[in-house]
Amino acid sequence: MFLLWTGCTADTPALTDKDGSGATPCTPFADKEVAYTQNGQMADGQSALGAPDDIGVVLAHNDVLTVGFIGLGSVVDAGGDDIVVHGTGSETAEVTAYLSQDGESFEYAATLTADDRTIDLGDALLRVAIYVQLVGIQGSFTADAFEALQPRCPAP
Ligand SMILES: [Ca+2]
Repeated sequence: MFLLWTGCTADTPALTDKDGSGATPCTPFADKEVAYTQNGQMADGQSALGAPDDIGVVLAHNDVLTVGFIGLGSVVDAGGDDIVVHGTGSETAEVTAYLSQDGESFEYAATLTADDRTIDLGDALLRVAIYVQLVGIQGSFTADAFEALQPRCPAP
């Protein structure tokens, strides 16, 4: 094993950095947990970040999960659906999806179910969004990952 004698100044991409404190790689997946509250308590929503891995964040009535596309920079409205929420849900599961550009002002975009998990920015009357917020309405919905369907990452 090599010793990294150049220390922390080495320009190795910080692939595990989710706080934007270093170079955040461009990815079509939401990579920042803003907040997750379950039963009114702050909880760990990290499993809704990154690519789908069959591990997700459970949203029941009034649970709230907010994530951001920081590595991607933003999701831009294009033709058709712009974001898909990978996940599963009970037969009665419903969550409301809101979108925001600044993380403070959220616009209603869609009501998601186990079988319909796509979001169109146009439905929220937004051209650009960085943050997605899901609010549980009923049943149990599990959000595994948030993917931008038409990501604009610079060519490697
Ligand atoms: Ca996941």
